Amino acid sequence: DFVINLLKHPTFLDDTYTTKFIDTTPELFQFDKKQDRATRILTYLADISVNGHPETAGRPRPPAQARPPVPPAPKAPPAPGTRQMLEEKGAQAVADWMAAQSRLLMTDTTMRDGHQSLLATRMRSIDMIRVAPSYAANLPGLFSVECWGGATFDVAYRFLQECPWQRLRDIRERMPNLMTQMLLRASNGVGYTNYPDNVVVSFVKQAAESGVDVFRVFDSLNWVENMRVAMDAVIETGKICEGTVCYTGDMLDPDRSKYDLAYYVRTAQDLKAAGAHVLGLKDMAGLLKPAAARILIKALKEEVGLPVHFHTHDTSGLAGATILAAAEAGVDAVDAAMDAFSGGTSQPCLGSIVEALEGTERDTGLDIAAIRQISNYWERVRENYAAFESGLQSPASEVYLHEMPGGQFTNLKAQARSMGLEDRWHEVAQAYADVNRMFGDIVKVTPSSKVVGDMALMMVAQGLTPTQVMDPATEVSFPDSVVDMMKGNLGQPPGGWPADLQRKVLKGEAPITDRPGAHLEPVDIEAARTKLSADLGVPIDNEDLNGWLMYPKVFSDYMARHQIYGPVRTLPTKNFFYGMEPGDEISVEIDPGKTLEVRLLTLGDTDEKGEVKVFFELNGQPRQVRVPNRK
Ligand code: BTN
Ligand code: 3PY
Ligand code: ZN
Repeated sequence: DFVINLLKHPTFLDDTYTTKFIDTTPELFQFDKKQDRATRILTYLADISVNGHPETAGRPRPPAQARPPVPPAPKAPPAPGTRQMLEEKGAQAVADWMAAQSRLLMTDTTMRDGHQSLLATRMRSIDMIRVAPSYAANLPGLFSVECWGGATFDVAYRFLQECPWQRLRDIRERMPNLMTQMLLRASNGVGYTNYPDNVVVSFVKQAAESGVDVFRVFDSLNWVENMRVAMDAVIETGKICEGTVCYTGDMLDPDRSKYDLAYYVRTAQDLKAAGAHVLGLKDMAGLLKPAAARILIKALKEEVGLPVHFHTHDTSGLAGATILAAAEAGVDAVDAAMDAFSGGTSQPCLGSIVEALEGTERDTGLDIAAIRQISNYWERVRENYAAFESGLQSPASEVYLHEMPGGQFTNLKAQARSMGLEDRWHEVAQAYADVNRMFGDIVKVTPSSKVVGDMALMMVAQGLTPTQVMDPATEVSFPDSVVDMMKGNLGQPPGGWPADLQRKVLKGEAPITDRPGAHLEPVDIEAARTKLSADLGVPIDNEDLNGWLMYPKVFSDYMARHQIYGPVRTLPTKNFFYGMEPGDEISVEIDPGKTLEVRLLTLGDTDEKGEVKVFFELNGQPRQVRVPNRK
């Protein structure tokens, strides 16, 4: 028996603890260091069964009738797909092939943007890995599966207690014929800040080695100058570089001439000159209207000459119409989410697009029955994440006012709730639009969108108007992220930052106007490995090292918890979030071929020390662990 008291420890919860946690709070770690993996998992299950998971407390529960998701059976061995083409003929050949297709090529985003935009990025690897063979066998005609990058990287370590690299390797292995795709924030990697060039290059190299085939590379201000390091690194790996321009505003609105047709064509030409194999058009907020899509896609195709891959969000409810307009105008590939993960702040509905184009020149050739079966699996998966649903009920034309990215919308709403501003949401939306204008009308996508959100929340919370913010005589304490952006540390927007606001924010400090990466010393990566291995007392491989380089604290905290809980990523999602009830029996495959049969027998009474004995059967043998009752 041993006791841990970690999940509810105040230092753990308020996120201020460091890797020194284990040294400063030894009472939490009184167990034999060599506790085997099975015991660690039982400890986790016991703790969650007794105390619940802090992230689901007070949130809606999965429906009582929820059944375990069962992936559809593979119909045939995986037919060769885009992945074989990439391996055998290379990135340029895939791009040429794309442009030569009359069918509309489809990317499924369920495993990345779908859950990032609907479930706060909380989907666990096991739910993806289990269905990957069904994708490979039953939908070999997909262009790619977006399953990595964006916010999924840090959320995996931070909230799901699992290794994002392992997720990538596992998906790659089970989907050998389909290209995997990731979202990369150029010099911001998969983080929120500009990294030293050698960190960006190292990360890209590792992502390619661990299994990414298509890199969608964008910059949060559309500054191509700041994308070159990442794009060059991708090209160097031999994988597909999708150089991406983000869409903002309203191209056909004569009052917003900053982002007009010429702007997009020019930026796309710059991306082509920078070596992009494919042009990404990333409409992260879902602002591109059908009429504008017709004009924009046609111009990009004719004047740039790269295959175009279009990404949008359905927040307005009109994304399906925009996709069809883009298809008519000759777009080569589009993103959609499996039906059960589509709509609202997510991507438009994959199955409905396939149906709408059936029998037309742009017929996708995908098997609609296979799509429905996979979507039925996702429907069951989604039930287990009820705690992370946003509750957003309907499409909203307000998106054209605030222009928030789909991935930010629900997050910002949750942030507003936590600040007591939930009933003033529409004021936050208006403030977000006001801040955008004050910043000079910028592209808003991670991380620039976060800066706009920080400023908007601050203005609503403090009751500040745009006039007051701009007034040199009114003292304003700007959020750190705003100061950092005005210093030039996220790069330069078209036309530069508004000089008046910048002067007020920087209080006389001089901004930079060249690449932020040019001001950052390269990290001594091998020295970092040596130090990290010594600090954590375990060997650090290249994946771990790149995780640490992106997120030092998040990674170290993850490793500390891993030593206590073991491979919890292998638990079924329902049990990961809700533990077990007496009588429940689950199978947990902790290694290929090594499966634990776990049965929860009873939860004992709470003893005088405030601890509960939890009785299990593990592979038929009685086992017990004690955990504190914190309820
Ligand atoms: C498991 O043990 O079954 C899976 C979860 C933990 C993965 C560990 S954490 C650090 C290291 N880096 C990896 O890619 N895998 C291991
Ligand atoms: C991300 O960077 O995570 C995004 O999804 C941007 O749209
Ligand atoms: Zn998106």
